Amino acid sequence: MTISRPLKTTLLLGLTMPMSLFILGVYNGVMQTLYRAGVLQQHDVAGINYYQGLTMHGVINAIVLTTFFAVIFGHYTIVHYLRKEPPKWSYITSIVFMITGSVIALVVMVLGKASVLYTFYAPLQAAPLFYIGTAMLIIGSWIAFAGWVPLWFEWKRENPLSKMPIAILGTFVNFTMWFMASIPVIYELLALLTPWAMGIREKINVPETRTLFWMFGHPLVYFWILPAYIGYYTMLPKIAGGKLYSGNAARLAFLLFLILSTPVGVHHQFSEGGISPSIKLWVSILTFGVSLPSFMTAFTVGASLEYAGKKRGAKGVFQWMARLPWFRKDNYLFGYFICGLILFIFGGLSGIVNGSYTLNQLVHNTGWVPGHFHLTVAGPSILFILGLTLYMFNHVSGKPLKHRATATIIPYLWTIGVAMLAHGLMAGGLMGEPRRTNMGLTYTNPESHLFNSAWVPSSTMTMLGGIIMGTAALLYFVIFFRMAFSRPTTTPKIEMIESEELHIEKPIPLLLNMRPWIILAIILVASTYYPSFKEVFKYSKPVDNRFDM
Ligand code: HAS
Ligand code: CU
Repeated sequence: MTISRPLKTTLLLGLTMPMSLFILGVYNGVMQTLYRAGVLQQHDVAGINYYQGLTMHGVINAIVLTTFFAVIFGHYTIVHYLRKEPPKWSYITSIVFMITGSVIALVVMVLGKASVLYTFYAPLQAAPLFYIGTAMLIIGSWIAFAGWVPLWFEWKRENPLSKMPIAILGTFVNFTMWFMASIPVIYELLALLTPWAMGIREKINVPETRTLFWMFGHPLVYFWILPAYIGYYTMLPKIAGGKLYSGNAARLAFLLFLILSTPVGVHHQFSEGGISPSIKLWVSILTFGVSLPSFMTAFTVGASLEYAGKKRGAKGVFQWMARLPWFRKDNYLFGYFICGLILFIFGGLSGIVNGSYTLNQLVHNTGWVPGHFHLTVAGPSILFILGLTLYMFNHVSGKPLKHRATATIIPYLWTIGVAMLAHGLMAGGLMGEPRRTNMGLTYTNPESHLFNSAWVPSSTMTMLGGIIMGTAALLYFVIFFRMAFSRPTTTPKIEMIESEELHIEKPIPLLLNMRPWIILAIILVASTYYPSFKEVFKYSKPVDNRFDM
């Protein structure tokens, strides 16, 4: 479908701007691994100190890039499936808010006034503009969503007998969850942290800010991955040469995410003194619950891939794997999908270790946790972002994607890097290696009295993985920016890869209506957060100590 000029400009801007920042995000990631391995035994390099670089790495990669991508992919999906453009006021206001907010946050981070890490709760304190910029980015994404909702009702009126397409259900589930989950963090940013940073509010309740953050912080990780899930269900089966095994299973998985994503944030606070063990046990159980839609995805997507392999003549139990279109430059997207899935097997399993209340005591705040989340967010989420950014930019701009062989290799190279990096971090973490620590100054520096030789091999492995990831990213930037700076050769359009469903399944009314699921989501959120906040306010009070960064 062809699109209007302002929408085209918005989409291209929304892809290019975060991708440019991502260069800085990746640079700071590689630097992290050099600091950890003790190759860099200093506070800063090129004027960016350790925590400043770590903050830029997290904020740019995990908050800015992912939010921009979810919004742009959302516009693309909506326009493709509903055959309508969102209202101009919504996508323009949204992109202006998002770009302005991100630039403000970036400048404050570069100036060293916001080295508070991407988890930004108190007592670390940033300059007020950092909080305002971050809030603008999030509110900008809400505005884009507000533009999609009336389109859906219009489409429904015009197509009363059609089912909501799976990709549209996935997009609406993702943004409904995101909206619910980001209300607490907007309150935290604008009502608590900003006035506190401005000196208007003298005291702050630290556990309150931490709890509000994680109420947002856990659903945030699904906000990163659900676009990839949409791709796994609606695009991958076709890319692999097969069909989606079960549409109803896909719908149920998305709806389960809607109810179970937000109530589980307290699993990031298993070590929080003020919250009682009974609440933590309940959250641990719900966390196992939120793993179910991912297990279902593993089976549905796995069955779809098996079908694709068998259609190509595979026999027996395992041969289908070999018959999938690995390394085909006329089908470069396959690698971005399959590599994400393979990494996610390990990312998901390590998540279940984290979610087990008692095992969490062993791994919390160690290298294990960044090991886990590089297998998830740097796995399926970022790989999907990389693949689809190439794909969408190519279509929306009409500019040619050159170097397809390199584009095909990149996800495999990236995956080798992530696997090594995560192995290093997790093995180190099990031996007590801390996260968020400039180890080059201490534990991996032979001159230091804290030197620990056991952590040298693991942090060296992490570094090698980081360098390989950096190399894959560099190749990616060359391809992406070459395309961005070339001349269009085809008509700009929006075109999505659409998979067929293998079985004609009976529609299940409950899977076609989001309303009961939204109500259940609110009840479940209340079941964990009402008692959690009650205890937080009982056992902690606002204090005036803070750490200036
Ligand atoms: Fe997590 C910490 C628990 C999923 C990201 N997580 C984090 C942090 C991040 C993060 C960023 O309970 C750190 C936050 C911080 O800075 O402190 N996580 C879980 C659980 C899941 C989970 C139970 N996490 C994710 C996803 C993320 C993400 C997804 C990003 C995108 N996580 C935790 C906990 C903590 C935590 C605790 C706190 C730790 C602490 O102490 O601080 C589950 O949703 C995972 C379920 C997944 C599966 C895997 C299914 C496998 C699939 C692939 C199939 C493959 C196929 C291919 C089909 C059950 C779908 C086959 C083909 C072939 C050819 C082989
Ligand atoms: Cu979580």
